Amino acid sequence: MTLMTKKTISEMAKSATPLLAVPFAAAALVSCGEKQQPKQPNILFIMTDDHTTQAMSCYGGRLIETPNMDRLAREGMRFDNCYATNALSGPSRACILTGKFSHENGFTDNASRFNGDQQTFPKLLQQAGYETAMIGKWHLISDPQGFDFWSVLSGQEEQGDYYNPGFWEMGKEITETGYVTDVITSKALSWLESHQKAKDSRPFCLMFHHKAPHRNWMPAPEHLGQFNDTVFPEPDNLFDDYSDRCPAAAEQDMSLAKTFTEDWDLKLMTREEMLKNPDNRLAKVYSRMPEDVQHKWDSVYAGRIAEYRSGRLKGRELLRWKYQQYMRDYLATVLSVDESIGKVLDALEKTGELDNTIVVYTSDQGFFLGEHGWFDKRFMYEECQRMPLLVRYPKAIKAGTVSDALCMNVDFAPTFLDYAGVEVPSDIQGTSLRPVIENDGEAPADWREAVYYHYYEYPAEHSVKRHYGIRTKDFKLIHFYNDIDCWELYDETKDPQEIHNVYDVPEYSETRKYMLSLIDSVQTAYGDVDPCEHEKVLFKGDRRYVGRTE
Ligand code: SGN
Ligand code: CA
Repeated sequence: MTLMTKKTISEMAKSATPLLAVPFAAAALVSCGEKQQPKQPNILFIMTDDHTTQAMSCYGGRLIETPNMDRLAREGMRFDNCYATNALSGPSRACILTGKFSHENGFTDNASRFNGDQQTFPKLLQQAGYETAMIGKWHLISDPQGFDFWSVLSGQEEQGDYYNPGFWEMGKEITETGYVTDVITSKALSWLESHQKAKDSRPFCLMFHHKAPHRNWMPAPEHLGQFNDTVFPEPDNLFDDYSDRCPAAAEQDMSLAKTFTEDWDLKLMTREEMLKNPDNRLAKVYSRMPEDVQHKWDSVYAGRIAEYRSGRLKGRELLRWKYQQYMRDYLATVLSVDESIGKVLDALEKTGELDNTIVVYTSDQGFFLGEHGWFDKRFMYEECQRMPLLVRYPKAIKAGTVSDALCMNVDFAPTFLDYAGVEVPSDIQGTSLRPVIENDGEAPADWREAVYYHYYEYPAEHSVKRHYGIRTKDFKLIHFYNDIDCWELYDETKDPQEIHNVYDVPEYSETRKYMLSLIDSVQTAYGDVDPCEHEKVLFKGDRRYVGRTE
């Protein structure tokens, strides 16, 4: 095994620092006699909510065509190993803004409130002369700081609504008319237009963040029913029995079989039923649609309701059926996101700004599309720990390159700062991806060996137990803790679906030993206190946790 020969994370953190300080070679963009180009690149940071790589054709997904995302991959770089450090909306967003892990930025779960006074990359870009804007899903409770303009979704505890969404815009509550993906897109286009019209010589940084494809997956009027005749391929492990793993997998509450609701998720309510039950959650969001869209909705879901109520669907067939309905709705919302990307790319192309802009496409985390029988995210398993990451910037990226470098969402902030020529503050924990980007996607020799993960939101919705872990190129080590003490080890090369926990398999004892020592050095380097050690101190005599077995 070659893992032992690589540098430890703490060594790597030290050696990476000089790379971060390299200023952007702005001069290369300006040549004599030509119209002065912006000194720093624009940044268009497109992020969606819960969009996963299985639902992107450029990642080889078998479920849907995403031509505009594919364009970004074709003209830019696709990252195959970019990971969330805490696969939940608010926490991931806080990690992205600060370049720091949850234990450092303080936003550990969705019940947190972001301390907006802390350092973020938009603030640093603004100070460095960027015009900055934040449009769409924010989900950090406190008001955005560091933006010249902001308009963020409000309502449903800041998840926003699919139809006629409310916004909290520069300190005012407003409601917009239309479908959320279109509304956010129009706002972004208007902002880009006003930036252009103002003949503002400043580069821009636009955070353009969609709600879709977040639960409860309500498609746009033009895509309602689009997949009603499509039968989607099922994941191999739709009927996972969770044997051979820690009890966390069996004890979650995010299964299509048990958790998926008839009303909110499957949308099995007729118009009459919704009008009679105006307090029902589905009825409430239905009432936000214009009447003509409601009628289209009724006709599209009538068949689904009849099929379900026929009583023919039972056992495995019922689960299969639920999976198909889930895919129909989820994927229809992705269609609008893809179109939105196309519109914004076209607009930038028209103004001649596209090639001066670093365009990034990502999602706050991945998502389960029926794998293990689940929807939602939270677990440190591949489908949701992995984030899509596409970057287009022809001045530095060779079209169509693919990177397998291990990246994390905390790397985004230093990457943007690096390209903007802003010195990366030493307290930022991520590493600029610029050396990877400018090396055709290859990680430099001293690149990190593992990415880190820590999920905290438990007890809570979906009952995913607290856990932390590391993932190297070949292995993943997870420790579930709190009301459980259980380790998992996966051999990603042999078991990419993460079905066989090899933590106690004798052939893996050396790997296990190595991964346990690696996680210690990773936690030390990033300053995360092992929660079990921490709790042992806090709860002397009340050992809810038994420490690790090694
Ligand atoms: C809502 C959803 C959950 C989801 C969280 C967090 N429930 O609470 O299914 O896990 O958001 O999502 S719902 O009944 O309101 O749809 S996150 O992406 O914002 O973190
Ligand atoms: Ca999310």
